Amino acid sequence: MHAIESSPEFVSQIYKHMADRIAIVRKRLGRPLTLTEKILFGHLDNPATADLRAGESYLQLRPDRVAMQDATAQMALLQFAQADIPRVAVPTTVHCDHLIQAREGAEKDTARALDENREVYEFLRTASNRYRIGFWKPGAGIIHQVVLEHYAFPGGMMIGTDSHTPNAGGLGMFASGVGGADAVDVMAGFPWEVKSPRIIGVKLIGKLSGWASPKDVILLLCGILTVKGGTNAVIEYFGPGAASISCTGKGTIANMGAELGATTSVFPFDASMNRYLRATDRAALADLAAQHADIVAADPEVERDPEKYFDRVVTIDLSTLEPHLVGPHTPDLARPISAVAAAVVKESYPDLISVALIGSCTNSSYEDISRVTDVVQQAKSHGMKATVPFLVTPGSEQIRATIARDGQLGEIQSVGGQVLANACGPCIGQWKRDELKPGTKNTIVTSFNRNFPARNDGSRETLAFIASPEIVAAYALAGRLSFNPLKDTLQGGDGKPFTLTAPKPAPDLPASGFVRDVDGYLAPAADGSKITIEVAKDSKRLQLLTPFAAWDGKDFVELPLLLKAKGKCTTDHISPAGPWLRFRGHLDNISDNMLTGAISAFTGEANPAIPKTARDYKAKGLRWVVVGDENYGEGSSREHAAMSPRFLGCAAVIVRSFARIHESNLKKQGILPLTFANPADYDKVLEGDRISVLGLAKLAPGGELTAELRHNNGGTDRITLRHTLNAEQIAWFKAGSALNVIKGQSR
Ligand code: MIC
Ligand code: SF4
Repeated sequence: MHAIESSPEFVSQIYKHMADRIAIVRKRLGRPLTLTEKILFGHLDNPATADLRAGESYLQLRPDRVAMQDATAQMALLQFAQADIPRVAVPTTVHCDHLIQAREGAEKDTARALDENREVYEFLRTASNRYRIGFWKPGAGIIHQVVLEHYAFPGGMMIGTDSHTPNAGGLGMFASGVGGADAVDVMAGFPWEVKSPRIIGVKLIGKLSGWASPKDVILLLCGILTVKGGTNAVIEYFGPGAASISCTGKGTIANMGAELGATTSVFPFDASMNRYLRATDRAALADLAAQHADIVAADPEVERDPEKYFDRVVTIDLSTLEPHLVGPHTPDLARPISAVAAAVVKESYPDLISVALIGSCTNSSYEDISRVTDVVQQAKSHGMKATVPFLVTPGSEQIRATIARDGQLGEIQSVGGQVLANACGPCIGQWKRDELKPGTKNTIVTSFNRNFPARNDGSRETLAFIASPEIVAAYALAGRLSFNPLKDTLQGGDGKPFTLTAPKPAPDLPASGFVRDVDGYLAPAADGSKITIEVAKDSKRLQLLTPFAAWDGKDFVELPLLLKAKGKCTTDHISPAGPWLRFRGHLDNISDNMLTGAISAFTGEANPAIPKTARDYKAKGLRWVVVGDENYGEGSSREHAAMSPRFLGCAAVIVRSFARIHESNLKKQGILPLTFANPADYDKVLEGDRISVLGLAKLAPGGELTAELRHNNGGTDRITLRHTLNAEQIAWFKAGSALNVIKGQSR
């Protein structure tokens, strides 16, 4: 039976398999390989025969690990339970991080969460015990930080039920965010299927200095590539600048590749990863990676002639990189810090910052917090404190205990910083902001990764901007968005003006080692077969799933249009988080949030009554359709954004384009994800339309479908629709869901 840890034996076995498979593909292709290709090909289920066309074919892969967080693991495990399989087939962990609400500070908030979420934590703990999954308790840390500290390794492949799983790319892993149903496939011993990605090379030259930090690399890139620029692509970093960035800094960059829609981001193995592995008690893995240098980095020809091997190459000079700020409402609205003051005036952003927040899974490394400490110490020496509330979310207990021991946390607290639980908290709307009057337009700055409307505190009036932790710390002192930390003056406690100097380069690793978290982890029983998983019939938080019905073999005829969404429609619009997180294990209850954040193209507003309308259609036995714009379903991996529509009767989602994870979640749950062959046809969809999707009996890979729009005024339009379903995915549609197919196979 496999160990749950990434043990040296396990990793060495993986490298051996990878070498064999890479050799097979190398022979087929007869050319040098990128790092992305080595990891992908090294994990192919069928290296000799796989169709490898980038951007075209689907790859069947064998990931080494699975990670799930509590808000998505519930649905994943409820589905796994349906598949009736005794234990997971690959090392898997569950992390309790999303359900802790930030209110009064770490201790009280964690205690309250333990109480309020007892039933859910018990479910996750027992299910983990039964299926042989490692369980990380509430308070132990945020999934991506804990994975980096314990499980990630160079050249490995992992999937995680969270879109920021690529954080492990900082340690050279191909780690991708997926919906729960994809995780169920892998945990059940089936391959993971993913669109063969294009590869974007990002060449880093020069060296960071002054205020510039790894965060600024990815904020700049967000502006260049935009939120859909990475769809079905892997971002592969290389060049001398890459090696100059710490392992955790690389983690920040890889983490936010999710904001580009990228499948994942990878860095080649280097000395910073070597150091990080040793500092986190994994010297043997560092040695193994060093011994397999040919697996954990691209072939030298690639770096010499990148244009030949990547679909696109972007070069970033770290030496001239200016700190950036992105937002509001989207992570690709990027501005260099020197341009922010003018934007505040031009766009009428509230200049006064209401709260500054640092930390999260993206930015709470030893280096990050040490640079923040440098900034706050400068203020302290001038008798100054933060002028606005300043919240800190450590990424894990290991990092919290270490920065507590080494004094950084105390310094931050001494200027007014408040330490929250080692959990997602305000990053995902788990934030009780009593000080904010509802409906007040206000500005917050964070070092998180996402800033969609209403995400942090449930209020669409909150404008969230994202910057590096050190820049956010400077904002916490100034309290104004128009403040430029690089040159503007602050007023000291003595009334005298002073300017901040750039924080000094900080150590990426603690000189006295990390403080280990000895309480956070619970290993599962060796034999969990006797453990029963209880779900109370009247539970409001958990509900066993009933399989979705198979396709009835007929075309979809004159289905009502439930919603035509306008503009950005992220998973935070389709299935909002915050207070709704408590229903992540109860499909019926959470469906009451369905599409309530989406903006109607007809009214220009969100409609809280949408779930009720859908339920009315469902009660009448009617299915319905959603129409959307570009990059529909951007953001999170939450499959509730596909399961709730499926549960309430959605038959098809027709859009200009999809984000990768959401499109695949829709397929898994038996909804047809369709795109307009002619994007302008979006405009032909009118209020009150009845939509028919015709030709379903002939649904075939690469084929097209016809939709007929019958308008209220009696007119009709016929339009052509495309899809990316392959034969297997068409089988899911026919069976009603992918899970229905798996269940058939595992019996
Ligand atoms: C997020 O950052 O949006 C989340 C909350 O971590 C999600 C997962 C979820 O919705 O549970 C993600 O990134 O996938
Ligand atoms: Fe949690 Fe935010 Fe990271 Fe998502 S992005 S895992 S909500 S800290």
